[in-house]
Amino acid sequence: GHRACLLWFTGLSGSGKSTLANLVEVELHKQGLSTFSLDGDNIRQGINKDLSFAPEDRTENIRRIAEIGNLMVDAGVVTLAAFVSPYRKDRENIKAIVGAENFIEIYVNTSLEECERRDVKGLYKKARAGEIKNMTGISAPYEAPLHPDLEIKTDHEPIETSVQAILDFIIQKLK
Ligand code: GGZ
Repeated sequence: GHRACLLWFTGLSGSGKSTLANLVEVELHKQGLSTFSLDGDNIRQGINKDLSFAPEDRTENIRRIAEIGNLMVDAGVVTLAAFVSPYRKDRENIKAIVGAENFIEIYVNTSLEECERRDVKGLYKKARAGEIKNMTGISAPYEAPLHPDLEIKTDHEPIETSVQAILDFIIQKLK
């Protein structure tokens, strides 16, 4: 058997967290691991639909996700979580909830310039126009990890290279 753990992807909106997590999950699943992904689509529209993007609500968002992740890890599932999670203290709290030995922090370091260029959902444009408040990187802070387990720079690297770097790291870690 393998060890379960919580793989936590942090980074700006549009940095590629969910895309990377989904590709990594497919590969882990191919290797016979039991996996599950948590992201904004299944969390912010469900259990956390009462929460906004104000700082205290983001903190509560991350706390609840960490508790869910902890249950999943207890159930033996390799859990992938992709959330902006902009506050350092909130990410420290995840580690305290699931245990440092079960927590892998992956910093998806895509420049704001590149995220804004991609602007998949048009949120940056709206934030620049003042139509959205509290937009991370524009009108709300992003506190970059100081000592992530892994840092992925997607700006000038093909996605396959990033996925492989993550797999190489976690496979040796899960052995
Ligand atoms: C940041 C926002 C905002 C604001 C809506 N700031 O690219 P996306 O669309 O799919 O990912 C972003 C997602 C962020 O939700 P999280 O639960 O990951 O945030 S946090 O960890 O900070 O609680 C983005 C969209 O929701 N979105 N408004 N103001 N991202």
